[in-house]
Amino acid sequence: MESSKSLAAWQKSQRVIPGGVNSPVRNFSKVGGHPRFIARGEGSKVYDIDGNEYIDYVASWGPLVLGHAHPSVIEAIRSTALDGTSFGAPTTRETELAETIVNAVPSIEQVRLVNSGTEATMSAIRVARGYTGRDKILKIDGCYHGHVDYLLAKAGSGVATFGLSDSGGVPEDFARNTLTVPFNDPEAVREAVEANPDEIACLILEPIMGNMGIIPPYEGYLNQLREITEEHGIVLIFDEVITGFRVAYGGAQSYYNVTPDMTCLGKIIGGGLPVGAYGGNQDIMRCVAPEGDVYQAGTLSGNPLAVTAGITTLRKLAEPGVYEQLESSAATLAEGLAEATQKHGIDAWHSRVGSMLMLYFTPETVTDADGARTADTERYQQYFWGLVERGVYVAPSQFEAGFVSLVHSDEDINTTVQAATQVLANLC
Ligand code: HOZ
Repeated sequence: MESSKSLAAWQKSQRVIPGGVNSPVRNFSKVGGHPRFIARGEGSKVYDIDGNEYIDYVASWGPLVLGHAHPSVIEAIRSTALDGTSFGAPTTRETELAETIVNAVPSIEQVRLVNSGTEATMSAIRVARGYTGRDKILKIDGCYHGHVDYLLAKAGSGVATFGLSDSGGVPEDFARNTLTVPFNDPEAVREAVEANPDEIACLILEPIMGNMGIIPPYEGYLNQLREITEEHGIVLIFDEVITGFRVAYGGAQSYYNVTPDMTCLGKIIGGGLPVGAYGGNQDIMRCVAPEGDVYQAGTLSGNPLAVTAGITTLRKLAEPGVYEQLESSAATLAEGLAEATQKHGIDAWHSRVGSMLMLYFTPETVTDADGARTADTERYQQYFWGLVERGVYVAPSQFEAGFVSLVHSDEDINTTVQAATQVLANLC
């Protein structure tokens, strides 16, 4: 496969951008080779600057549930842009997006729009600290909540991909207040809470881990977290940046029927433009300035383009049959991949919730970050390149997720399964 233009583009970008990329996992360093520079996307496909076509399961890491360059989203962005791109003043569109979110997500009575998932989690934690008057926070090993200083300890995504336990540049003092426990282990949460009485402001987690591959919660796990946090006056925060409007219209909290105190959103609610949001019940959200004393602000927050792309995307997702279609396409893909690993005697753990999935090269059952870490990343590397060479683009890391969108056709899924079957037959 020809990729000389991508290679030249990467060599050029490395002179002026660290690693040649604006987010670490994109530079492919953990799968080897060089990143493909993307020229354009349409529907289920992306095209690189050498002219190669790929069926895309990265989907901008989740937001593009309608596919690339969806005509309605593009038209909404275009017509909104004609009226101006930013005002630093309120618009009625922001209220419309906020109302849509409030009506969809059970835990949210009020919501504040920000510009990224990182801003959402950082702000939600500040609010939880302001609300409780406590400093410590509890997070889950392998959950990734963006690049917030005190949330990088034992994080997933790029931190896991690069084998880091945390990040340089974070003062010890900042990380001192972060406690970490394993996923799917309510007893560990209880112990941490009891060892730090009246000191923990919040427990933050991805209700379905999506930055270490895909790891679903055990049945009842989220309910147990709800009980423990309620008992101890701890704010329960679901980071639904990935799962929000993805596994169900109301996110993982409606999928599992557990209501957290606060929720962080991003990705899909911006329809592929930069956005984030955090919200919760009125009591908690009243702490946010100007009503309360917890300060949080942003010049581009509620940006008209992101908001209109988000509203248009959410309108489509509210149509009947959408989540059934996502479920059915993703199930067909996952079943095809499972058959292929079985046929070729490959040790694999297949994980999927709705349209999010990951194949781990491990004989273990993956129920937490340590389980995910048993995966053979060299095998993943071979699998990744085998797929890329056959025109299928998946995450360049074992510790990310794959996303099926509404525009993946039966033909796309069949082609993908055939490509994966060929690749798996030749894995060493
Ligand atoms: N950490 C992001 C996905 N979980 C990757 C972001 C990006 O490279 O765009």
